[in-house]
Amino acid sequence: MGAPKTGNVRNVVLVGQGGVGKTSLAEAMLHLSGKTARLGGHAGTKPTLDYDAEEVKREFSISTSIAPIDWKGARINVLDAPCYPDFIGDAYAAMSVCETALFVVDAAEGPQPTTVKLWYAAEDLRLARAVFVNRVDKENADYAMCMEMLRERFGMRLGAVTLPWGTGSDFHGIIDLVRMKARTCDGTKQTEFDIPAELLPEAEAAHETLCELVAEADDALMEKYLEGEPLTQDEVEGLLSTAIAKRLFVPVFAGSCTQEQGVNSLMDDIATYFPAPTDYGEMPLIDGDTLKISSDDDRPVVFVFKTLNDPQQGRISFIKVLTGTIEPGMELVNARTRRSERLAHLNVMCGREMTEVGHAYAGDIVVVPKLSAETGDTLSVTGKVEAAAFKFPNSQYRIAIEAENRSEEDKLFTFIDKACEADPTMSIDRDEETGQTVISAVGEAQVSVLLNRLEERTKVAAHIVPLRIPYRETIRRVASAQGRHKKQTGGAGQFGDCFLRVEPLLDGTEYEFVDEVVGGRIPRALIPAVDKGVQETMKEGVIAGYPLTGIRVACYDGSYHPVDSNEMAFRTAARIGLKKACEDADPVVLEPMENITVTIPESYAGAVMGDVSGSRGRVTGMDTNERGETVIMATVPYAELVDYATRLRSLTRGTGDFTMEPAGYEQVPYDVQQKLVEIYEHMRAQGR
Ligand SMILES: Nc1nc2c(ncn2[C@@H]2O[C@H](COP(=O)(O)OP(=O)(O)OP(=O)(O)O)[C@@H](O)[C@H]2O)c(=O)[nH]1
Ligand SMILES: [Mg+2]
Repeated sequence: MGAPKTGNVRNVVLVGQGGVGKTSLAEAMLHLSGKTARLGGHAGTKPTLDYDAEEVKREFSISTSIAPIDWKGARINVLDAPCYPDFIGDAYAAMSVCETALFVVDAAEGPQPTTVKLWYAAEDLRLARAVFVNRVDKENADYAMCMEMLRERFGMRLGAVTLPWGTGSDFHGIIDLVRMKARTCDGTKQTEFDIPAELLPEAEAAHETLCELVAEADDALMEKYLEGEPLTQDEVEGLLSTAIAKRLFVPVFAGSCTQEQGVNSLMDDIATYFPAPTDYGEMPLIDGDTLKISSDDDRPVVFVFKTLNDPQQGRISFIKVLTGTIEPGMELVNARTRRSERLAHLNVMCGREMTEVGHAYAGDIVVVPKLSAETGDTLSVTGKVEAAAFKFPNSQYRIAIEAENRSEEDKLFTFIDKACEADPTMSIDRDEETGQTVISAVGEAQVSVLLNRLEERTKVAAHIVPLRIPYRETIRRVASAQGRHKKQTGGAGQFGDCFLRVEPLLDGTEYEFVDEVVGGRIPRALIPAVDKGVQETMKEGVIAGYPLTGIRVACYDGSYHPVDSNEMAFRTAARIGLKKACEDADPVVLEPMENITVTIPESYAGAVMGDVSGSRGRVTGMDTNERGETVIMATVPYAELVDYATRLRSLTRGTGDFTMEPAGYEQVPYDVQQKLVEIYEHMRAQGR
């Protein structure tokens, strides 16, 4: 497999609802192009692309695989992206380096929620789009309904280029609407027929629609067409590539991946009509400029869109060459780190197989082992070119984890930290306030795969624990108390005595200490001990074990003993005084609040608002965005949001998105406070 010239490359990402047959389509392409001897992942054969142990176990893709396919003079880099919601970050990354997004759609279902979401993401990236209506071999397949739903959802620029030749048990193959032929495949063998008479009217009507749509790409031909003169086959073919590249036309193909019908024609059309990197070719840069994909520029720029931590090979970076030609041994500078990195070996990757290549031209996708670069980094000769960060789904699923064996916490942290470097949709942090190790991710399955890998590769077993909510305590009114500590043990005694007044601070200040002692009733040198004793006690709280905040403490009187008074005694006296004063100062528990912004299709607005009120939240605003989606703003206690990522997904069938940001603290309702106090007292009684 040599390196393809820029004009011959087609970077096509397969996206769509989970389980519609994306991997099956890529496997069929591999098989039909002769790259694999048997159709992978079918009738007991090993899949080439879903090779990872977790993918085999779960039976869905969790990481983008590449199938480089040589077909009719083109190198089609098929990027088989995972579209299960938790792993969809990879689909966004793959879309950022492809010229075309090919949406696989189930003929019985039409466009499903993930498809819709990714369709708009592809639109934002200005990608050419195409659709493969799959599973026409199934009894419940309804191609006409599917096409109608697609056009209704995504607009009238969609047009069939192939039609199914029958469906269900009567499915034979496809009808090519450009060449007006019927075609059937038996494995790699393809046979062409005249279109059966009963299907001719439908095929002719679809051909007319196709001509009408592609004619948009050329004014002169449009005029000719409108004057009633039919377009020739050559003209239609000429118009197709321009119309697709200019995003004026979305070609729709039909077929069955498992029966390998319609896949040959799809590959023919990808090779012939789909845009090359240079046809589309612009990468948005961080400075607002764009970089034209070009092989003319002899200063190479490459972009890392994915990183894999392979147990055997170590780090493998998936890169797209944006400009120039790269060769093994080349040194390029990473714009983020400013460090030079050596591209020691270049490989074409097919599933998990790597084949070394001597160079790669602009537009192509190759993999490079052992770079230090992270996903999203740009490497170039000057180190001054930096691609803009690509959009990722929000990582709003947060969960705490613990190693089964506490002494292995560091090993756990190191492994996961490295995994997070490779996956921009995940991060790990230690929460100082709650003392927990917290992972932010897109969803539960992502964390579960991560923990399985952790155990498999490092033998560290870990489990998920509930997130601790960083509650706080404060007081509501002014109160005073005496803190007196007197102890006589054998020789030296302990004596400390202070009068404290506590006042709520309502301006957001956490703590103030005021020394109001006059006449040396407590010696100057011991006043800091009172302050210290107060602060130590504040950390432990006064009712439910959470840190006390928003409080002014004035020490206004006291007494001392010339021999028995010391720092320690006054710290203890302050502790007693503070606890007593706070008991009378209407102490309350505060909880963190979050402002959430939820974006959903309008039909889910009621369900989402109901959930907000059921979660002790309040809706603060509502809007409609430019795509007609409903945007709901609300303030909700953080304690009610810890599983919101999962809840919103099930409330909205995966269509909802949300962001959240801290919105300060509010007093918890009385019953919640009672419960927290009970838990605290129970734990204290158990000596924890
Ligand atoms: N009958 C029929 N079944 C199909 C066809 N294409 C795929 N399948 C089956 O659908 C199932 C899911 O296919 P995959 O190719 O793994 O789907 P995917 O889109 O890659 O799924 P994710 O990676 O999880 O998003 C498999 O059991 C396939 O055998 C088809 O054309 N006809
Ligand atoms: Mg898949």
